[in-house]
Amino acid sequence: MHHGTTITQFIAEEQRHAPGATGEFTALLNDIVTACKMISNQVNHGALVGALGSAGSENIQGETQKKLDVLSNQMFIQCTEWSGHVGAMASEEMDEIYEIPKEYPRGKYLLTFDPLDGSSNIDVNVSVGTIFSILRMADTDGDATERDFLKAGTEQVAAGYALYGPSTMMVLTTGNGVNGFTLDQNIGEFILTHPNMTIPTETAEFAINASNGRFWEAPVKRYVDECLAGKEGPRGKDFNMRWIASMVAEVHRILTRGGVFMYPVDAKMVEKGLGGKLRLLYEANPMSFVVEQAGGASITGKERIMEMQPEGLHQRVPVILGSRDEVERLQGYHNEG
Ligand code: AHM
Ligand code: MG
Repeated sequence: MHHGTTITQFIAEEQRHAPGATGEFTALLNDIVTACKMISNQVNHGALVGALGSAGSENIQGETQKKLDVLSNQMFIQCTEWSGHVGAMASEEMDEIYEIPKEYPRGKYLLTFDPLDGSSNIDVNVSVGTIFSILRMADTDGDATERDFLKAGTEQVAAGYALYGPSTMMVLTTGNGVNGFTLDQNIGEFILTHPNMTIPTETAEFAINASNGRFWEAPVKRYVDECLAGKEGPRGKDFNMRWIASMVAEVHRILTRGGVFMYPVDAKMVEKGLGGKLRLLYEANPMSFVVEQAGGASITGKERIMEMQPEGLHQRVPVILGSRDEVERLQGYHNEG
């Protein structure tokens, strides 16, 4: 017996207070919830259902796709394309935008998603997740084009992630704070367990892939050096470090106990003509929305991520997010440099 609020109930009640809400948005969010439950089930069963290993294909970024990347992408589409609420979708795992098949009605929302983030963790049984964002289509006459997706993060209607960890969680914002739900496997429902999540401002933990240290830009190097210097250094306190290689798990930790996450642009990326590692539309924007709504901040170094005008579907950007004070310190270092 559960005594909590289910995610369905929570979303419906939130929408009841939104003027002019038709119920379409509630229905779309519910379909996304179903997709995440299905992906969670596959991830949980792993090798038992033959879901591990490589799919033998590459995505547009030249990364090898895992079977679960491909499966999760299919599940996300299947759960959301039929409803009549979606105009088109874009995913990290698809080269082009996905148009809604002609047999289904088209709706007014655009969906972007990373169906399985942190996929290098799949085969080693470490946390992975799904990241999603919902945008409103400016013009619902005619077919959606790539251009319709190139909207600043501030235009997002909702965003969130599902984390497939020791428990499966769904964390969601519709621009009115951040709420976390835990999947009760017995009843198949997400229950509100983490209402009004806020990022602590006081923190002494940072996350970065230190193996790229020699390629980092100077402001990031300075920040990390100062953390590493601990009590004796300019920060006057000892810091802890974490790197899970799963942005969802990293952001979830920051939402829970604070800290800062960095995937800066580095010399190696610049050489390849890349603007960063993480993708603006599928990772950086939705996570920035969640983090800002929880009282944190999210920047590229100099600018607020959510104010960037996207230039391409698969555009990559530097990401620095987390506890406000730390992000502001990093911004200060970038402005000086
Ligand atoms: P993916 O979407 O291809 O799985 O990659 C994105 C992930 C992030 O979740 C994580 O922060 C980063 O890539 C890990 O990078 P690295 O392999 O350099 O540690
Ligand atoms: Mg990803």
